[in-house]
Amino acid sequence: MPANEPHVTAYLGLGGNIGDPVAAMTEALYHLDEHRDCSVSTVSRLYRTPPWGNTDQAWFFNAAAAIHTTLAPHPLLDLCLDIERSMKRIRAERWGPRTLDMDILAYGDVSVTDERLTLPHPRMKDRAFVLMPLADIAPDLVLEGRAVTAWLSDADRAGIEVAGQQRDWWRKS
Ligand code: GSY
Repeated sequence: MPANEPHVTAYLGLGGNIGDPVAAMTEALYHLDEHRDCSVSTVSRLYRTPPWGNTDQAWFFNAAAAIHTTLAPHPLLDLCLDIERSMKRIRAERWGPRTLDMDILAYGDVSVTDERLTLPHPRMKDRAFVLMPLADIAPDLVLEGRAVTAWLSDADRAGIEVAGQQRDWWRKS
């Protein structure tokens, strides 16, 4: 995306626990960065996180990314879903295992509520596997009147590990 193009900053949450989730997240970020209407701005550290929801499944890898985009929220959602599909995402059950999950967490200060999309993401404020990576890249982002770090201080972080200190874990050498 040309640097001087008017754009919005959007925040994405990424995760997976089947196959090679780190490779899937890497591919997903490359797809976004190569897309003519997006560029990846900042990526969090990589986290290993215990499964939330259905706890009888493998641990996840999770990360968050800030992107710059000229896409409106729904076309951005379509792009994320296309990328998930291209990773041959397996998602048999709602809270179950998956190769790649890529959620739009926030899109500028825009609110959306419809049958396809709710922004800011309605379930992120109590999920440390989302908030910890997001706090790496946007600690002061305000969600429903509170900063990400404030939501994180109330969230259960038990078991979550930093899997790597580098922010460039997704860059292919
Ligand atoms: O909501 C995203 C998919 N997901 C995750 C996840 O990404 N990380 C962890 N730790 N647990 C999860 N449960 C689900 S469903």
